[in-house]
Amino acid sequence: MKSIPSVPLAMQTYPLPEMQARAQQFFNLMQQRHSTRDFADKPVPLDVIMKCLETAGRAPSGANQQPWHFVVVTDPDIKHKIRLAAEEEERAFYAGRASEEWLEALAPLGTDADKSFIDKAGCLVVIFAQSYGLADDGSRIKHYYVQESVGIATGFLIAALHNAGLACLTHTPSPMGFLGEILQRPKNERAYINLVVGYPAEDAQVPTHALEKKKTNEFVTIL
Ligand code: IYR
Repeated sequence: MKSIPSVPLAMQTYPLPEMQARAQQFFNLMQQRHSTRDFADKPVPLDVIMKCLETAGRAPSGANQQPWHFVVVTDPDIKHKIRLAAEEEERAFYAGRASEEWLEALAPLGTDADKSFIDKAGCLVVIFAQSYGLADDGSRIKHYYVQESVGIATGFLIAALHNAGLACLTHTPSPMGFLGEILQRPKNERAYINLVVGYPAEDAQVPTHALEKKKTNEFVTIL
């Protein structure tokens, strides 16, 4: 490897029993995470959201370009605008844009074009992928592995929110160009996910279908 400016890696390691206990504890925590569409009508603590976003910003990314932008929306009027625009796209989706096969796959989740949870949940974190960077002189900077990088950062964010006791839903209306328009994002950004975030409602439900997880030996090969 070439000699480059570097610093010592500051990372905690553990004796084996502690590794095993920590791996189990993190599994126990994440096992409880499910997307829900039932949110409490209650504001979320912004400092907690910001700390979770700070965690998301620690995700690895192609060439460390961090090709993401997160827009936190708590303003009820903007949330409502987004809800209305989302519902318009979703009505077209459920009324014919989606294939029969897609609708069949969604049937166990019971979803429909009603996105009233957008009004109800404490906030939206609208995640944008920067397809390319913009230099100060307006020229384009090529970005690498954008989808992968933003996906990993989103995973960090979802885990961090759950760890803090906030529920979320990865809402992906299709198409979602309206998010960039409403939120006035620059032309190098594409909406990636509308992450609906909030306290779960007291009677929040999860479709039983979501509990059906593959067994580890079905999705892992050890050679
Ligand atoms: N965007 C629609 C449909 C939808 C698609 C997938 I893939 C899901 O996992 C869930 C829903 C909606 O939000 O209703």
